Amino acid sequence: MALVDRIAQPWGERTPYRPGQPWPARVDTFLDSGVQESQVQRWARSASLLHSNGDAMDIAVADGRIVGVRGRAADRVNRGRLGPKDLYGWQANNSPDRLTAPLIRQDGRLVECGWDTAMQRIAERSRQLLESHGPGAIGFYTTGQLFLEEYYTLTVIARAGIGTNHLDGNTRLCTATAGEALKESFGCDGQPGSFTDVDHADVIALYGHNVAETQPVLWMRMLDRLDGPEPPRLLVVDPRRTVPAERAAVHLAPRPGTNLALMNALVHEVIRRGAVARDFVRDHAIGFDDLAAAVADCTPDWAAAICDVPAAAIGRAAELIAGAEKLTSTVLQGFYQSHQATAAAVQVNNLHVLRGMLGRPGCGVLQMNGQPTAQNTRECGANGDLPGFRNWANAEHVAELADLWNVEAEQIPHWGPPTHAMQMLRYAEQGSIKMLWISGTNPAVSLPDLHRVRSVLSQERLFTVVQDIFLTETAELADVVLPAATWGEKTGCFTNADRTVHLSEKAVDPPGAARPDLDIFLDYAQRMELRDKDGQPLIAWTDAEGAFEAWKACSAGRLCDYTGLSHGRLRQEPSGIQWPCTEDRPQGTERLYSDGQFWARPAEAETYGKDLETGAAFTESDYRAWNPEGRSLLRSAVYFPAPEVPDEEFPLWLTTGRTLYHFHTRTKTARAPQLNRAAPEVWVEMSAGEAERRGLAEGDLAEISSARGRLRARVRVAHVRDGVLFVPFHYGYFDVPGGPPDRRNQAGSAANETTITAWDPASKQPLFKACAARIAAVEGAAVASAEASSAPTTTASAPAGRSANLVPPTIGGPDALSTSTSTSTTTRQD
Ligand SMILES: Nc1nc2c(c(=O)[nH]1)N[C@H]1C(S)=C(S)[C@@H](COP(=O)(O)OP(=O)(O)OC[C@H]3O[C@@H](n4cnc5c(=O)[nH]c(N)nc54)[C@H](O)[C@@H]3O)O[C@H]1N2
Ligand SMILES: Nc1nc2c(c(=O)[nH]1)N[C@H]1C(S)=C(S)[C@@H](COP(=O)(O)OP(=O)(O)OC[C@H]3O[C@@H](n4cnc5c(=O)[nH]c(N)nc54)[C@H](O)[C@@H]3O)O[C@H]1N2
Ligand SMILES: [Mo]
Repeated sequence: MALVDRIAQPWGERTPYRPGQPWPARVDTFLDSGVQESQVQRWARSASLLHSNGDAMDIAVADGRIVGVRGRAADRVNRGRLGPKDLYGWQANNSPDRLTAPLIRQDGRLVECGWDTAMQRIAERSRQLLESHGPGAIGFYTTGQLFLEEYYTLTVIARAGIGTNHLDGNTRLCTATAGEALKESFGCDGQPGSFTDVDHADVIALYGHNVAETQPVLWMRMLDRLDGPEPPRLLVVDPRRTVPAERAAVHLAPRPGTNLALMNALVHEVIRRGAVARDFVRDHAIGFDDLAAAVADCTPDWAAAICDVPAAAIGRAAELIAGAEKLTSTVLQGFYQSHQATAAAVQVNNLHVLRGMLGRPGCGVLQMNGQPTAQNTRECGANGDLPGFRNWANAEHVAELADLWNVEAEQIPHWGPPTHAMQMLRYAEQGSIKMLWISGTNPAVSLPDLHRVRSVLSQERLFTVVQDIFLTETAELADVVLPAATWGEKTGCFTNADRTVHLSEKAVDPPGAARPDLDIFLDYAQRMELRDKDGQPLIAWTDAEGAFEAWKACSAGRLCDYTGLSHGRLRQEPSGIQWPCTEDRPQGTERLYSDGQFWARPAEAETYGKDLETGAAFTESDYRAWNPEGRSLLRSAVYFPAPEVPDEEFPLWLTTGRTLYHFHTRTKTARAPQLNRAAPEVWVEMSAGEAERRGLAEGDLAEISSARGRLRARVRVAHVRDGVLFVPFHYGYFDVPGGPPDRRNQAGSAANETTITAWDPASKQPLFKACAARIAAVEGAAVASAEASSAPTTTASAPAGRSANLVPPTIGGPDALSTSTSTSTTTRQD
């Protein structure tokens, strides 16, 4: 057993292994100071809720409180390991400033009230609006952080009960492009690959994915391969030198917003080098000739000029891909939130189809998820799709749902695509959406162009409901605030980025009057007297298990088939189980498409496809003629420059993203002392050369501004490419830990003050990763300089050049010591 400061050593000890071997177990545990393992009275099953990796863990309970967590060795996802947020993040549950009673706005102020008053007000407003303006006046904006049972219930309420088309998740900001890219290439959402592909791969490509910080346990798996015999070679595409980039055989650092040009060049090179698996493509794909023609002129030299990456480096990357025997690729926000997102992400799928590398060990595409339960938002249809990956444009699919819910098909809106979140915001701005119910998301920090978002959400005429566990920046603008119970306080399932389903059990009671999100939705359905066409209650279930059983019926026969699972089974199985899981396949399914059969036949596909350049939808008859046999589709698009590019006034690219130690708007991680101390305030990363050109140095206070807004941050001279600024988006207006909201940050520390209202035409995912900005020192030397910014040194924000010597290393200290017990004999510190 080792005691490790997991702030200073985020990935802990190595347990190297060779290709094809199982990943050795290592059990990580962290308990509150002063609590011994023998004092833990109960361990409740769960998995991590602070990213999409789905690290299986047990929650330690003593005297009715959560006192720690321990990874589960038997689980396929993490083999016992936990990341820093997994280890320390749970402390937010016990924070004294949790919401414990509903609040309603009275005379401009939010005041406490009872559940009956709050829910009555919501139901009354809903009924009035339905009568005066119809279902289109009501919108629901949810999250990727509730449980499957909650999403399914919300979907049935919104689609079949209220009958509104305005239901979307913050998954629109997160993994809409993952879903869309899978639909466009394979006909249907659903992760083809498996995390175990890392155990076999000889080449691992990371496209805009800082896996070391955002899925640290998956990075531990990769590190253990890298340190073992016959290690894989890494390709990293990221404008910053991230921790994975330091270990890469090839690191391409393109200009933000130019991914598609780079990908078209990689596709061009793979074809030119004769690395196409001709038989596989002939038998299992359509569109090869069109793709080859589309990339014919996309040479490395052409892309090098656009991306500002050496052509020779693009050649080396192509060589890796063309020469791989087992290629595993992951894609995340550096692609999904950047320009031409779907088109770029689809090229990664294309590379796998071209190389015939799908459905076999080591040959996986992972169009990653971000949020822990984003997969469930998507499969349950709380994201602007229909449940069970059904196609809104397919009348048969709508009829199936109408049957299942016992409502008329016309009750389920399907005259056009479900409204996406950015469009819902627009409708609220224009006044046609008059009630917006926000659950489990903090748009006043996380949406682009915050000045606009605040003005929309604070309108008098918009009735806003916010369901959260803290009084967030968004909750402050609400008319009604509902206090939710969260992870550890309620039971439900969720599915990670490689389709592994875990049950998360209630470990303790929620604080005060807080209630599970499911109970809140069920209460609403009851008050609204939502009925089916026979006058029976539309929602027949009353608890999470009932909701799960209802969902199983909805998923039956679809790609995301859950019929072989139950709460009871998930409670007993040693490990999480990957869907599809049916009676015939009780142990679930490791990889999709192993038989070269896709879920793309016209009758079953989730989409009839879209033009990737414009987003224009193809019709059913187009698709029937185009892909009658349901093969995978090799899709292409022409590169165009991003909607906003640097100019004289705003000469730099601004890109945004994450740090290892914080989760999103920090409502949880700022309340975990070890995590908060590791990254206490916002910073801006820039290269040494760029800093010098702008007259800035490490620790200077600078103002970053765009055409929309500005923020202030201390400079970290880091390994980011010239011409680019990187700002973490975690920091809102409230300086949270303990006490009432502190408005010190009002001057602006939120990256989204500056980001642009623009989105990918196909997935509608906003563009958080590419806009134009400028930076200047804040006048007044007294406030302007600190020795160093407080940005972490263990991550992509590690100091570069001269500043490396100035900056004290990020450490956790005594209260960050956690234990690791490894079964392998060859461990060493990393
Ligand atoms: N620690 C931590 N982990 C998390 C989360 C968190 O908040 N904190 N959130 C979870 C969620 S919801 C998500 S969606 C995931 C996100 O996980 P990631 O996508 O890995 O995280 P990001 O930092 O948003 O972006 C990844 C990288 O994209 C690069 N990038 C920026 N612009 C471009 C570009 O134009 N092209 C390319 N190729 N790269 C670019 C950035 O430099 C950055 O390193 O993380 C999940 N895990
Ligand atoms: N500039 C920039 N902006 C971005 C991104 C970026 O990379 N750059 N990334 C985008 C991405 S990928 C994402 S996923 C979003 C994330 O953006 P948000 O979803 O706004 O971020 P969170 O802080 O996770 O907000 C979740 C909220 O739910 C609350 N909550 C937690 N658990 C529960 C629960 O069980 N029930 C309820 N009712 N509430 C709960 C939390 O307190 C918190 O207020 O941000 C997006 N915005
Ligand atoms: Mo996300």
